Amino acid sequence: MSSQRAIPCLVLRGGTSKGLYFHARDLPEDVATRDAVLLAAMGSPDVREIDGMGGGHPLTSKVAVINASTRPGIDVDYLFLQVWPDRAEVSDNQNCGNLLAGVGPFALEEGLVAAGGAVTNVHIWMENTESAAVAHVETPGGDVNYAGAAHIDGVPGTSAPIPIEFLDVAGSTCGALLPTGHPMDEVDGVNVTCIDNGMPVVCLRAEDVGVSGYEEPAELEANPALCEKVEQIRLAAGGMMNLGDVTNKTVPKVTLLAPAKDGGVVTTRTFIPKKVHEAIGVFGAVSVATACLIPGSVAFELAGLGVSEGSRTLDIEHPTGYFSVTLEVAVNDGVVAVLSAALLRTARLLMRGDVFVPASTWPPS
Ligand code: NQM
Repeated sequence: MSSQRAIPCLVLRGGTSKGLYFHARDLPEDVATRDAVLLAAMGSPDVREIDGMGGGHPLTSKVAVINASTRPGIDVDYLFLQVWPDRAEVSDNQNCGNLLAGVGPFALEEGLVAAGGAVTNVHIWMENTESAAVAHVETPGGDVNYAGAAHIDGVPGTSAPIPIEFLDVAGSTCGALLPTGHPMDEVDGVNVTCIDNGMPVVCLRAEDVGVSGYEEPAELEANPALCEKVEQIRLAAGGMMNLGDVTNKTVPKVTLLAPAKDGGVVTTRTFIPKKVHEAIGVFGAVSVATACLIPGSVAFELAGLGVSEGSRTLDIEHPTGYFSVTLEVAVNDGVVAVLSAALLRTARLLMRGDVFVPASTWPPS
């Protein structure tokens, strides 16, 4: 028997993340075996992931598992798995809107979806949050186009645009947009807004935990008192957000807010949850943007946008630029409802081939 097992996969950059994209049919059905295979493929546990494909950071240690869908109106099902670099753990408890950007290209490249004209609309079921997205992928002449003029902050250069829309992500993990029932709560002496519009996020003012909110991610990570305080708030808020004990979970994220300084609505620094994001996650940005529109939230005060209906585009500032989110907003009796969210991502196919794992992780049955 060969000492290694080859598993077909594609490597794509999706938005500001990078990961391995698999057909569900190419991975073990048994979850424990699947996780052992993915840990070996990434080289985890090891902070450098030197013996695998992972990049030693949560944003480069990600997996997408994709399947043709049997759901009406849906083309493919997408399961996101976070492989922790430094612990032997694979988690499905959060979604990833960045790897999502690569799902349409994968489905087209792999023949799960047929190209339909200059742009193909790929309807994706996001298994982690049981909600749908539509990605618009350029397919001139039937091939996925990766080249173009779209720039997203956090990625050098430009690529073909992949606009993505979401209809029903509010409360998709916590059961409600405001899982505590309030726009603001006090946790550990700090005012916070707990929100889930696709990603459970705890928003608070950076100055309330002793920083400005304009620091570089590395500076925040190197501040043990801050990291401890953020984690204490996260653990307490996790219970209040119906997430149970979140000690070993990647959610909720904690986003420190400060007044915008580059023309956006608010500045963010996001703990995901131990590392600080170099930008901001997709659903993280949607959740923070939503918080900016909800009267009484910590973000509402800072953003100062007031209440109004219709289509609103919010630029969320992050350490490497902006994330623009367009929200469709309705207001009924003063209660703000976000009906849909749209945003722009890009993706690029980086490699197609086999990833090799020790045969012992998945012996032939
Ligand atoms: O919020 C990082 C990322 C993410 C998740 C994280 C994401 C999202 O930037 O939708 O995309 O918050 O762990 O890929």
